[in-house]
Amino acid sequence: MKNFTDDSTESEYRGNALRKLLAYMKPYLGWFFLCLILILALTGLDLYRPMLIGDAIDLFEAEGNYDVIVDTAIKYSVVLALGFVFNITQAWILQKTGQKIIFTIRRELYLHIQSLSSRFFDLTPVGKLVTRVTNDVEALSEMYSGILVRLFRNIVKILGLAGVMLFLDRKLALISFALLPLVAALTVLFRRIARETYRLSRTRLTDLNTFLSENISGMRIIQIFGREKRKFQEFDDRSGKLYRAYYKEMMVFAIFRPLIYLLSVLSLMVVLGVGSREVLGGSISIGVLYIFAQYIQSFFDPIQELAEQFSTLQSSLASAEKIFAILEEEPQVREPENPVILPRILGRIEFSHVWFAYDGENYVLRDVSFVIEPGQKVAFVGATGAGKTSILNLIGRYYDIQRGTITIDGTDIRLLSKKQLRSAIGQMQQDVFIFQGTIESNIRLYNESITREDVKQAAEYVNASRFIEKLPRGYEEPVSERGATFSAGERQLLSFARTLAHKPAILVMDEATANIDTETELLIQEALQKLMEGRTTIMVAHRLSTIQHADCIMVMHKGKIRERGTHQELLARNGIYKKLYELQIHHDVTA
Ligand code: DCP
Ligand code: MG
Repeated sequence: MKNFTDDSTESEYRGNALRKLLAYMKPYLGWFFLCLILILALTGLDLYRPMLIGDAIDLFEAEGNYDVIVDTAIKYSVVLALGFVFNITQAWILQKTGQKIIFTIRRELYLHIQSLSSRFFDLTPVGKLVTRVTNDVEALSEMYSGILVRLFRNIVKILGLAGVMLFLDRKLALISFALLPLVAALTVLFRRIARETYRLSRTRLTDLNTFLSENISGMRIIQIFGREKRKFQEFDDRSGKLYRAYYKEMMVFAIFRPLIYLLSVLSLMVVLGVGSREVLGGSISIGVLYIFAQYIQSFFDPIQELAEQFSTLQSSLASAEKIFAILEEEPQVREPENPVILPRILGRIEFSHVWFAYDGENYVLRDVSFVIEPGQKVAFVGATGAGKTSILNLIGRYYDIQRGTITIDGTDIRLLSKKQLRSAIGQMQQDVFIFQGTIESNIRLYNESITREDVKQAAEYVNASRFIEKLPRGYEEPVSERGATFSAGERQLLSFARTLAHKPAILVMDEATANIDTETELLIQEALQKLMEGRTTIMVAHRLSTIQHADCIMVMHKGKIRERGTHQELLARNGIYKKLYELQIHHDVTA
């Protein structure tokens, strides 16, 4: 995250954001150009309309001819109609291109988030990312489909109005501009305050979203521990802060607008006062006075809008900064430039003097070395926090190690494409994640090469078909996010089917500690045996009964492999494993 300490780096950063935002307009430059032309034309029409009437007034006064009125009415209608068409076309182009750009950015953002590594997600709250992809991108939309063009329009309009006024009557024009310094001062003040309030409301909104996404996911825990009241207070506090931030923002606008209006009325009064004298004195016509009166009103509007647009522009830039900060976030686990393509992965895994820390120097694995031959079954055991799950995460390269090497079939995994590496590994995690969709879509996970038949076979093979076929709609049964409508055992079986259907060469499994009833347990054991057939298997086991037949058991302790061997060998060694085993036996007897 970037922290701004002094103003220069901030404006520099803003400049960068603006440049990048403008770069997105490149494919649509033709359209934007057309828009600018339309706007010039529209401004011309805006300037012309009061003149038309002013002239008519003068002519009518001089000649008293009714034809002038009819003539002017016709001209006026044409001008109005043209303006209408231009306006619609311009708005249409802007909305279309603006939304297109937003769509592109949203897309890039999601693609990029997908490419980021586990560490990023370990550290970033979900609600924050959701806010970036939705609210912040939305804030940009204002900029593309409004601000830039209206900014241009208002500047052109102000210059045009001032020019015509000076041309018509210098003295009256200067009188009209007398209050401008005051307006400028107000505008600067407004911008400063508006920026602060806006930034505040954005931060508060992110806070609220982060809170919501976390606490709705964790609602169960809140209810279990009866913390509804406490959490509600927290929510209410954040929501209240957001309310106050929005309120402040509204207040700033609510005060600024009428103030500018007041100044415009003051100017108008002065101009009418001085102007009518001049009309009486005969130095200007009543038509010119009419034009001035009209212009002053349309002079202050764009000024007020300009100030507001600058503040919106700034808020868009603030959002843009946050979006680009994510887009610039480098994936920590990098794809190799020229990945080695292995024709087939057999599944020989070797860790050689691996040192690994999630964070700085806090090593979670220290000098870990082992070899697993294709088809071997290896189990890791050890106390909680010993680093078992971490080893499994390293095999699929979800994190990069600091020292040592990890190879698969003799090739350093950092040289393989992540896609090839990961598709060779069937990784089952401690908690099974189920996506919204159907049973079938959850087993297949959008892999087109897996047929309906494969899905069924996989499910049958791992004993999942029994409960699936009992569901009213079988494989078509809709499942909700996180699969809350299934039991833990059912979710396990589903994840087995999912893994099997993808036919990995290597099986990586983190045994869930959740208690499962004996019958399901037997089903799972049987399914596991089938899954492991002919595959290199690495598993973390909490129940030592499940690993007695493993080819090798590694006992982890504080990031090191302290003992290794078969069940019998380890028991004979009379070390940590023996102790663990005896504890469990004792536990099982007393339980
Ligand atoms: N850790 C971390 N960041 C993560 C995951 C873990 O800093 N994203 C730390 C917490 C632990 C250490 O790494 O102190 C080892 O964690 P493991 O998940 O590897 O531990 P185990 O899998 O051995 O423990 P358990 O048996 O509880 O699953
Ligand atoms: Mg673990």
